[in-house]
Amino acid sequence: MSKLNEISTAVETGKTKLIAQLVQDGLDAGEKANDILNAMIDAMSIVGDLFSRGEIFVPEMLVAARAMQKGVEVLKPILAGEGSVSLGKCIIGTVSGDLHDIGKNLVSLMIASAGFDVIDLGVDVPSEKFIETIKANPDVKIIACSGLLTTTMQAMKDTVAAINACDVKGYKVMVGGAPITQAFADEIGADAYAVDAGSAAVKAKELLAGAVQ
Ligand code: B12
Repeated sequence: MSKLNEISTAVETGKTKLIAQLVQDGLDAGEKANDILNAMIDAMSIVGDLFSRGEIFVPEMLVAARAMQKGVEVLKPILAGEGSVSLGKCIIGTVSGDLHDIGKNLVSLMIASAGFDVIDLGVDVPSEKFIETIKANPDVKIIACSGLLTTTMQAMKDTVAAINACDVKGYKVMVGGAPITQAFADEIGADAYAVDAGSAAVKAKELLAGAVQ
């Protein structure tokens, strides 16, 4: 089995104790950090499909998520790079009712490595918390909202509406997560959507430059 397959299988089967070493072995064998990350993301898609088909349940999904998080910890210093100039603040959080944070954490990591100072509000973040944090950080440049459930898309809509109605201005709102699309982002009045963590960082910089409306 190739190193990447081994890593992907270890995430899929929730090998939380083995994954850090497997990722390190992969790096030592010359695999690229991004390829390892993609192998782990692919594993999470497989886990999602198994869950959809009723072949695994929440505990298995949770243990796979823990394995992925441990694997990402090893990659973090490599993915984060060495950005030292600050482009400004970014507030990020997973919207109310939603506990998924792997994708949000990756977006946070990539945005931080692009040069932003990230204020991570965590998961299940009520819109009031976003507003309170914006008011405490009126120089914030980007607000990023994550959502993984179709049932929390309404919470994302409400959150973006609350943020857009806030009297502090001068920032842009970016949304993302598996069920979110560009069309949905447009519909709810977000300034931008990005499909993954890498493009989220690119989009954040474009927003700052005013390149995206
Ligand atoms: C792991 C997981 C869990 C874990 C989460 C642990 C954690 N710490 O995050 C646990 C076990 C807690 C969980 C619980 C549930 N889950 Co779940 N979960 C998943 C799973 C398998 C993987 C998600 C993941 O981490 N993917 C990997 C990351 C890297 O990808 P990502 O999150 O999509 O993020 C990327 C992009 O979306 C984007 N992105 C993400 N956020 C943002 C934000 C911005 C601003 C931008 C620009 C981009 C961006 O960039 C990221 C990186 O590239 C998915 C299946 C799937 N295919 O997504 C189901 C899934 C999301 N879960 C699902 C469900 C149903 C649930 C539960 C309701 C199950 C239950 N019966 O209890 C609960 C809900 C709990 C809650 N209230 O949130 C469904 C959702 C279905 C739907 N259409 O709504 C899915 C799709 C599984 C399925 N196929 O049915 N889950």
